[in-house]
Amino acid sequence: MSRVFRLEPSAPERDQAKGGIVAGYLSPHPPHLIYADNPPQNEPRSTGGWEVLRWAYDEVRRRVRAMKPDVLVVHAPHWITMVGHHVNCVPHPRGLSVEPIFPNLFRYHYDFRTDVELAEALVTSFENHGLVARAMREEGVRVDYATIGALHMVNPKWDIPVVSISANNNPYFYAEAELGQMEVLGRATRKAIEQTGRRAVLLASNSLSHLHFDRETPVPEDMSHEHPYNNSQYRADMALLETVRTKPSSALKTAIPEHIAQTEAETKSGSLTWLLSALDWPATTGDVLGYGTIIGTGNAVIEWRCHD
Ligand code: 2X7
Ligand code: FE2
Repeated sequence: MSRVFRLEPSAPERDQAKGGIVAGYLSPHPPHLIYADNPPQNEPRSTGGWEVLRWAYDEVRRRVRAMKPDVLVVHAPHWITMVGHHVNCVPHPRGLSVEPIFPNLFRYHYDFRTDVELAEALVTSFENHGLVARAMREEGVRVDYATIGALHMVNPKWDIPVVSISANNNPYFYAEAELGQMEVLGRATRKAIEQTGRRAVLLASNSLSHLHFDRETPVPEDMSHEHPYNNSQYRADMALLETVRTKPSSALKTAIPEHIAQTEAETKSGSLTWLLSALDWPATTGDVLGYGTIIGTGNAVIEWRCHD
C-alpha cells in the first residue's frame, strides 16, 4: 500500500488552519426581512417583499458557506445593556424571540449553539482592554430580534456556532456619537479570535437611517408603500455608501458619526464601528451587495473581506 507524505499543507489548507477574522458584514435585522422570508421558525406568514435586500442576503449566504467559518460573531443593538458589554455564554439558547413593536411580523423559535470557549475568551479580552464586561449565563434569557435577525439572514440553517455581544446603551444617552469604546471593543474582539484560533465571520446588525413610519399598511409587505422616510435621509445614506464603495474603510471613521448626526442612524449603537475596528479598518472598499428601505428606514448589506 502506498503512503503519501505531504510536508507542506496546500495554500487552501493553510488558510483554513489559520485562525482570524475572515470577513465582516453589515447585516441589518428589521423583522420584515424574516417575515418576508417565511422560514418555518417564524410564526407569521407573508407573500414576500423587500426582495432586493433578501437577494443581497442570498449572496452573503453563498459567500459565507464557501468560507466555512468556525463561528459567526454578532453585535446587536437590541440586546441593550446599561452597564458594560455582555457576551452570551449560554451553550444552547432556545426560545421564542418576539419583536416588541412588530409582534405581527416576528415570533421566531430559535435553537442554536454558542461557541462558549470563544465567548468566555471575549469577556476576558474585553476586561484586559479596560472595558466593563460580563458573561451572560442565564438560561432562558430571551435572545433579541436583532441578534436573531442578522444570524438567520446570514445562516438560516444555524449550523455554524455563534457568539453574540450586547450593545452598551450609553452612547444613546450621553453623547453625540460616542464610538471610541467600540474601537476598543473591536480590537479586543480581534485579539480573542486570534488567540483562540477561530476562523470567524463578524456581523454588525445595524440599519442605516433609522426614522420609520408610525403607521403600518394593512398588508405590511405591500411594496407600493415602501419608500425612504424622506429625501434627506436617503441622500445621507447614499453619501455614506459612496464613501464605503470608493474609499478605504478608514474614511468611515469620520463618515459614520457625520451620518449619525444627519439621520439618527442605528449605527449609533456602535455595531458597525465595532466591526470595522475588529477588521483593523481594512484599506479596501466595502462591497455593497444591496440597499433598500424597510418601513422608511435605510438598510444596506455590505461585505468587507480580510486579506492577509
Ligand atoms: O429594528 C428595527 C429596525 N432597525 C428598522 C426598521 C424596522 C423595525 O425594526
Ligand atoms: Fe433595529
